[in-house]
Amino acid sequence: MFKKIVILTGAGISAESGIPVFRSETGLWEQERVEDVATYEGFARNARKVHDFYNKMRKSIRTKEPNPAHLALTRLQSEYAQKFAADVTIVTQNIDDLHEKAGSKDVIHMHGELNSILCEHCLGRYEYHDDSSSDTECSLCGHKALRPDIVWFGEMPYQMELIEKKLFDCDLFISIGTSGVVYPAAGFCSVAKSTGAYCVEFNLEKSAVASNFTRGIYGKASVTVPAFVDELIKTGTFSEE
Ligand code: BV8
Repeated sequence: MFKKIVILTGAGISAESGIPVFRSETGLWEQERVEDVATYEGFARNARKVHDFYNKMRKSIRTKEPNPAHLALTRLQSEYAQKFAADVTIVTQNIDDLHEKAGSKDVIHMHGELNSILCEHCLGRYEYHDDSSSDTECSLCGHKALRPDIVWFGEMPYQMELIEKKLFDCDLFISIGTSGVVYPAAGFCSVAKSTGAYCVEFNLEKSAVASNFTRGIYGKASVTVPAFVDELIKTGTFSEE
């Protein structure tokens, strides 16, 4: 039975809830250039474009609901954790709030969150659900220096020390719906494996780092993840295929 589980999620876990992934024919990065909307340089060049890009996304997630994959992780964090006195941590690259809507607790948003805003003047951050612009006043310091609370390329992801500690300590590492292209998240499996964790990836197809995993389970996350979690809750382990 597993006592310390770390789960990394990516855009693929939210795809069946209607939130577009990044890298696909209809993906987010097909409509906008990464360098224009997901780098600090892009923000410095055209803040309005970047504010509007995230304003649109922030509005769009209001109506989105968690799917069975998110709900299964909430059961893993509650039922499994209680039954087997285990620690279950969810680290997400996603900036939506579907894990929270599913009832998951203490989710680590390593790439930030749409429902948070960051002030470049006082460095304060707070819950935020409206549109932002360069004219929006910070409610903490009054300065007009707000930016989306999102980690862009070239910026340090949040809570890396805590994440690394969890990875070194875990005995089961689960990755769900990520292409394994973006670092440091794409390197998490190797860190967990280096200290003996069993590593499973859930995806539609092999990710760029599939070879690092002990096992891959391929199919839609809304089907494969609940089945896996149900077996874990029932038996404390899972059948090796
Ligand atoms: C950093 C915010 C250092 C915006 C994002 C060269 C080599 C290695 C690394 C680098 C390099 N050059 C630069 C780097 C570093 C860079 C990086 O990794 N670049 C890559 C592209 C090469 N990384 C960074 O810059 C990171 N920071 O390294 O800082 C540092 C050190 C000290 C001091 C300062 C700095 C910051 C990375 C974060 C960037 N921000 N997003 C936004 O979210 O809008 S990244 C963006 O991609 C998202 O956050 C997203 O989470 C992330 C990964 O995407 P995925 O979640 O995997 O989504 P994707 O669409 O790619 O894939 C979806 C998957 O789901 C697919 O596999 C698909 O098959 C699957 N799927 C689809 N449907 C389903 C499904 N699976 C199951 N069921 C389904 N139904």
